[in-house]
Amino acid sequence: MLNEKTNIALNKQIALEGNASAAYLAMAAWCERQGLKGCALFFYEQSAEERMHMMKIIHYINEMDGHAVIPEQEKPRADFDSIQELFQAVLLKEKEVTAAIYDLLSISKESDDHSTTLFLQWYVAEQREEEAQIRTILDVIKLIGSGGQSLYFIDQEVDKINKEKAKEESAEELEAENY
Ligand code: OFO
Repeated sequence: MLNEKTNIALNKQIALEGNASAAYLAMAAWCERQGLKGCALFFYEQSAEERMHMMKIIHYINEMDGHAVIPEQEKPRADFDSIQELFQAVLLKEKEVTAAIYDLLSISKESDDHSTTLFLQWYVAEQREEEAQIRTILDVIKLIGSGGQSLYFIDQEVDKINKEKAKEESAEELEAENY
């Protein structure tokens, strides 16, 4: 059974993950409009991942006999000045989510809620990976520059990340099948 404080904090996390999903969907649409297919795919998939993160929390709260609340959604930002600005906004968002996960962990530890502490470990690792990935993309943008022709090469680099992610996911699926 979840205590009330943890249940409230988990519900806040549902909202954060849902808002991240909507924000990335809007970014995907923006990238698609700019002809940045690799970046668009990256954000369409990232949006789906954030939704999955939200769903995991909803199921967890219900499994723990708590009360999952589906929040209102923030209107996501639809326009960006540049691809660099867009990825900087992503890094800020991810840092905000990471800080919220750490706060949640403090709450679960305070109340000796071992189950929630264990559940949150997956999110800690996920945030570390996501932040590192966005920093890598920002480094690439810094190296290549974000003007006219550079966009083509930035998009190619992001598409390489899409392909690596797809490979990792199919390897994980194969491992799960053989387990
Ligand atoms: Fe939910 O993984 Fe980032 O925000």
